[in-house]
Amino acid sequence: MMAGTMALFQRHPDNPLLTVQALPYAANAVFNPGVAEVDGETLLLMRVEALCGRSHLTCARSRDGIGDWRVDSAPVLAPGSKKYPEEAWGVEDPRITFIEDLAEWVIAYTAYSECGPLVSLATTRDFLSFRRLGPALPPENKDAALFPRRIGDRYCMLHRPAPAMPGVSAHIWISYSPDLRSWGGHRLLLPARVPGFWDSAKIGIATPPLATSEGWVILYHGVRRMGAAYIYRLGLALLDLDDPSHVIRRLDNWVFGPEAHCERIGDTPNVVFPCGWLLDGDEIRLYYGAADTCIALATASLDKLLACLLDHPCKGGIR
Ligand code: BMA
Repeated sequence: MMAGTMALFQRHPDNPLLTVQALPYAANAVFNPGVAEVDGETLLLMRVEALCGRSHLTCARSRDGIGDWRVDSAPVLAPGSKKYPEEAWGVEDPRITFIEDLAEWVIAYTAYSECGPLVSLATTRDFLSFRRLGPALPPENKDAALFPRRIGDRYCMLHRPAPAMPGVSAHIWISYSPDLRSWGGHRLLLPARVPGFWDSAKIGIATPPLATSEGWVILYHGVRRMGAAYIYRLGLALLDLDDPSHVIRRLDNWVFGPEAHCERIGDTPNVVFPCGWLLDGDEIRLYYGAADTCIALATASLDKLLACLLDHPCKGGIR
């Protein structure tokens, strides 16, 4: 535990849970998985960086979510099809939400187009076949996650457009759609904070929002520039349950950051990057990419996260 931070998350002793050696084919790295519970098993939709440098998505399944991973022999979403030119440079960082009224999972992922990264959506009922809905938001935009239910009569998504203006940080926005295809009502939700803070360079949603009686708990990654390098840590905020465009709380301190060897050393040092979590009773299981190289697990109590958010005096240092 880093001095001054509360031990809200505990690393699993078996970390890293998955490395590139777990794959049945050669690749460079496996990281930043989306997560779903499917047929009583934990399913990770893993970002795999192929040896050519472009990424695709491959499923891994485990009964206990910790060991004995069964990894598919081939990707389920991969670049290379002329039908999906927006994925020309790769498919990255999936965030999976089970949408209650559709009774299917919707995956928000980064499609790396020749014009830059954009937000694409795909749906599935079984993680065997997928239906691409295509680009939802144009470049540059990434780090998108859907809410599991409609807000009013619209679907709702968090995402992170990147401003073209030099020196301007990238913030989390919220947008709405009647049909998952047309998106509008765009609003700035959570800004990166001013220089000096741990989340000053850019921020993006980490995992899909989690509904609680007190509001939507959101976990986001915050990036700070350290000389020529960056450090990726995680922060917490709470959004109003009926109107998630309203931020109720935001912690000032990060709640999880790179400390373990696999988080400090890798293709991109000092990165913890979750794209999904599962709730089992009060236990949160947070799966995250470590240093853009492998996959690790940390657990936390949802009650403790909520208590920490509610104890925080107000919205915190919003900017
Ligand atoms: C972000 C994304 C992630 C990556 C992170 C750290 O911009 O590209 O896929 O894990 O940077 O390098």
